[in-house]
Amino acid sequence: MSEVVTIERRDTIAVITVNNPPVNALSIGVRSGLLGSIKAAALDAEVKAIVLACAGRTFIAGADITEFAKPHQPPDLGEVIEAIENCPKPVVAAIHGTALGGGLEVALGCHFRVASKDAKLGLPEVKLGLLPGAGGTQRLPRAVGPELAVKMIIGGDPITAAEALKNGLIEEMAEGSIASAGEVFARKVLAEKRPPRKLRDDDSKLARAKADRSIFTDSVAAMTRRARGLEAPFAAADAVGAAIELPFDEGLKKEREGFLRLVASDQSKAQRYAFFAEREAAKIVANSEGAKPRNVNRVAIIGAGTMGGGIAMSFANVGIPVTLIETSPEQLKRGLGVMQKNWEATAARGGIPADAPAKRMALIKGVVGLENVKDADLVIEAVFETMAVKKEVFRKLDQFAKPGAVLASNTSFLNIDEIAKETERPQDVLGMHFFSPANVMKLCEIVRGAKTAPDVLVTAVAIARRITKVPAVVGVCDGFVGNRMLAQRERQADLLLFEGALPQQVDAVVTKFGMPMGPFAMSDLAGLDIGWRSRKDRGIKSEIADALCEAGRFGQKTGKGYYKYEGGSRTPLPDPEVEKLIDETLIRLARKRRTIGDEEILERMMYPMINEGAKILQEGIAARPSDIDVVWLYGYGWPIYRGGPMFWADQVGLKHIADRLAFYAKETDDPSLEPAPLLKRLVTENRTLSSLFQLRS
Ligand code: T1G
Repeated sequence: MSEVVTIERRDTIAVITVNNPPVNALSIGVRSGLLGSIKAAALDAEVKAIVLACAGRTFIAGADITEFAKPHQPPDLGEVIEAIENCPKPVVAAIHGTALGGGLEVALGCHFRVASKDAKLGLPEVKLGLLPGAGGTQRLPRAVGPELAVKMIIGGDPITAAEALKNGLIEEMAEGSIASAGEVFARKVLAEKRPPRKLRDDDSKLARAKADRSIFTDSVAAMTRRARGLEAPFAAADAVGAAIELPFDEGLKKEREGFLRLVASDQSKAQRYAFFAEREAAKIVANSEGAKPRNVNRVAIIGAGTMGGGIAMSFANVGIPVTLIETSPEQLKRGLGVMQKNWEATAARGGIPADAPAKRMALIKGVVGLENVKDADLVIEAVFETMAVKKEVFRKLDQFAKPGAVLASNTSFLNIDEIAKETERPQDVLGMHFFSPANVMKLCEIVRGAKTAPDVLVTAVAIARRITKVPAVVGVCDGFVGNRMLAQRERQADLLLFEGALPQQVDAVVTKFGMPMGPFAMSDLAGLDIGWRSRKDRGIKSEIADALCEAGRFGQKTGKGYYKYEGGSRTPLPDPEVEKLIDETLIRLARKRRTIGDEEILERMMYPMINEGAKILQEGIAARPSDIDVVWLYGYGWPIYRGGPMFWADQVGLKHIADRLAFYAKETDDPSLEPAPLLKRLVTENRTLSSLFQLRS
């Protein structure tokens, strides 16, 4: 039928196979091949039933996302699915791997579905800023009922084959070759003379929600609670709502309108960009061609504190045994206790199976003494963040760790090359910078030292993906990528207070933009005393922050900082005391407050960071603008629907950003705000940041 779709007759059964590696995406070739195959099988008098299966590692994993940026070519997926559904002969979908997005929609157009035990089925379109655009919002509620459909469509997470069987999404689970299982099932359908089941005609599972709309509205409310700023989840809810209220074809029309609006939206462009940026970040750009990852079967983690404990959990979560090393039995007991409690809390919420906490704790061997790293293939150090302590630990690791072990530091800003120099094997040393809470945050900033060997780098990237983290490779500099850019934002935040803004005004602008938290609420969470102590060590001042600390306002831990926190709550409340303290400080320094608008605040929060990002690219600390975006998306809570600071900068326009930076540099007499040479060059050449490295998106 086409290069990527074949049809084979096995006696009275026609087996249609899609073979479009790597994930059988519904490219134009697959759509036209499917349509042609279904029509041919329907016309072939010998054929009594049809099986639709895929070659390779997975069933159809959705529409071809790279085609959304191109002019649409027929046949439309809806037309293909209609041909399948209206086929007079039973069509059985034989699912293995993942049936996602348009792939599940194709399967929902089939009359029956069988799946292998480890298959996953889902409609993740909202994660791309879209909604299911080929009948998924109309057929899935009819297959599994509105509640589960809302959960799957608005949440975007797949369900297992077992859950699919329990909820009527599939007829059978199968072992072995799924195409053969599909064929066996098709023969059974023929033998039992079962009529083709068209989901479009079966409203039985909608009855309860038609009678009681709150069934639907409550599920939607629960699933959209965390969808702040996102358009797609609400548009998807409207489409599913139409499935309950409207006849099938009218619901389909509503879905189509929603899809076409979203596919052209800036949010979806940003989320599709993020999809490919995440995958690109795992591809090391330079000097690693052909390098193979080393085996990692056992990991040792030094330090069972907040970071060490979270990192250990990430490994145990995917079944990798961990040796967790502390300096004393008390420290160890405390660290293990926190991990147990975290896992039990997740199990209590139903996030993991009830027996998982015990199983995962069993993978953790808690010991005292660095000599216990001897069996580890990978050692991750997560001790106190001072160079002296790190150097001492690495000197010992060099002594005890086995040859070929990868030695990683979880430092968030210290110089990896300096740490590596403490060993005889700097080629085996690099940074693996996790983010707190490390068992939750997705990002792993992998810091490539000057001497880090290519196979050590690919080992770190591979293991980061194995523990379901998103790796981004960066070079050695103060604060690497994320913290280095963040420092520019924090600096401007302090200056804005100095010039007249208030913490709550700055934070409101940043959270309205979509960040989870503003700089001042973040400082209160981290504790102002940490920065105060290090400023004092370095003999530098931050007038307002110092004044707050001298007043005992260390943040949440003292119930007051830039905000006040009442009765142990974590909700930041503006505190007139702070405004009074700021006024007194400015008067003491003979400085006048001025009215500062939200637009200026946003520009001074974001543009200096982007400028620093340009410097990071210039210096080769990051290989691609999209790597910087991955760092911010998965490590700092940058809103996914804005794609990342570099992507957003291109949307705002580099000329505008460069002009504003030059303006603020002059206005605030701050040469560090001068636009970076790379920014100036791109403006002169009328180019974008993304033109530096074209992503498929
Ligand atoms: N389109 C194009 N390329 C895709 C793709 C897709 N749908 N899915 C994956 N790839 C590429 C990916 O970029 C990578 O390329 C390679 O395949 C392997 O992917 C009408 C509108 C299936 C679970 O959202 O979630 O259908 O980097 O590294 O970790 O309603 O890929 O090697 O060059 O991720 O094993 C809905 C997206 C689309 C699923 C496999 N579908 N894919 O994970 O491999 S919208 C999705 C995934 C839609 C309809 C709508 C995962 C995976 P490269 P990978 P993996």
